[in-house]
Amino acid sequence: MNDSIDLARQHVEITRRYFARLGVAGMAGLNAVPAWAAAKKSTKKGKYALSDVISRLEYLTKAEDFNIVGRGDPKPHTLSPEQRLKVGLDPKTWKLEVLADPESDAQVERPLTLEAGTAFDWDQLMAMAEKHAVRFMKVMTCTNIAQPCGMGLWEGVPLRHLIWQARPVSNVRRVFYYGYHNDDAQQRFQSSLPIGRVLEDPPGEEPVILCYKLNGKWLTPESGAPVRMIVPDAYGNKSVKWLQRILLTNQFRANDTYAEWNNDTVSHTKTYARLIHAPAEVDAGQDIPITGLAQVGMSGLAKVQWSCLPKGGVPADDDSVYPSPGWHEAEILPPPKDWGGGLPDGKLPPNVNRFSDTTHAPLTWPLRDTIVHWAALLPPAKPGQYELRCRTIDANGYAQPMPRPLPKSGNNRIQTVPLEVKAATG
Ligand SMILES: Nc1nc2c(c(=O)[nH]1)N[C@H]1C(S)=C(S)[C@@H](COP(=O)(O)O)O[C@H]1N2
Ligand SMILES: [Mo]
Repeated sequence: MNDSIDLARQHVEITRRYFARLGVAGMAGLNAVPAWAAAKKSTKKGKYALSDVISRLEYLTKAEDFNIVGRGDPKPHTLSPEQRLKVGLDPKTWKLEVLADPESDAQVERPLTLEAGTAFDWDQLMAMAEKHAVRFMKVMTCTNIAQPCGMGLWEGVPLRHLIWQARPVSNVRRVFYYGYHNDDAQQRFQSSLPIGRVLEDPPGEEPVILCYKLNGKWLTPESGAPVRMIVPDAYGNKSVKWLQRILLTNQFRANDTYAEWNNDTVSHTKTYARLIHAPAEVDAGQDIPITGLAQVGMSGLAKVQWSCLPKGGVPADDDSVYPSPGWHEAEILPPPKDWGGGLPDGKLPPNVNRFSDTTHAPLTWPLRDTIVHWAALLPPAKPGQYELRCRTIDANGYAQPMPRPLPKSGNNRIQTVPLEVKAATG
């Protein structure tokens, strides 16, 4: 069966229960609602066209459906298996170095280097995994892309175990790291973290990990095989793929490639809402079902809201209008029964952080650093041109995303789509 049809069905399944409860679609399900059928058919070109979001409809995103972001000429994930073997991107040949930054006065007692034959390898990683492996949910999201790249269940070992093996002694303030870059310094994509973030996790936060699995399967070349960094609370640029080198440094600045490209690499992931299904046109007198996803950033998620205002009316992305009659609450949907993402029967493996070991249900909902689906049923509107918007209220009660004009710390505009309400015919 066509995969995207399958995925679309799953989303319908999640949202059907919600709309059925409201008595909208009756037992026939959502497809009976003309507006829903129209939304499904809408293939209008544009940022939020249905085809663009279809891969994000399951809760977890299959590795092959991720929006892949990775630089290089050639891109490391396009190398042949033989080349991968040669350049250390195969478990058989992969080596990870951990050493003092030669450009700083950091002291490391037991550097793990290729030169000394002490670099960390795959067997050592697997041995470490037997003792220390962790699994957690985390949305992969890019500072500069309007919607998440994908929602993953990642497995790996906390980076701190490896850092300790190298025995840092003094003058270490940051950790910086990069992956394979065709042995061309110009192509290096590097990121960094304060040493404190690696050694301790803030309350309720997951550890920074050396990651080797996504949704229960070994990482694919596209997703950073054999090993990538996963930084749970940060935008994707910190989660460096094809990882091969870690430097402990006394530099105190974020020397990230992404920072050099005019991005804020220090701010945490933001909370925001996006539409998935919003009809482009409906008939007057007809209820309007809409659905979407929300990204749950550091500030948490209390509410998702929608607004539907006549075109050119109130500027709904102005904070001064909150709380205003223009915003209405949508329903945050409960955790799915089938987690998708290609997991066998959609079932989670054991020992997922923040999930109950007995019921396999999440301990709280929504979970920070992840997504949730939401839905709303808008009442019928008079014929005319409208603008449909969605936004979130974070767990501190602030409308997000905020601040609107500063996308360099994370894409954060309020999504707005046009909606035409047509005079009913017949
Ligand atoms: N080695 C390397 N790692 C990288 C990148 C890169 O260009 N090279 N891009 C980063 C950026 S900007 C993002 S948003 C994420 C995207 O992760 P994904 O490709 O798994 O969706 O990968 C990060 N890791
Ligand atoms: Mo990114």
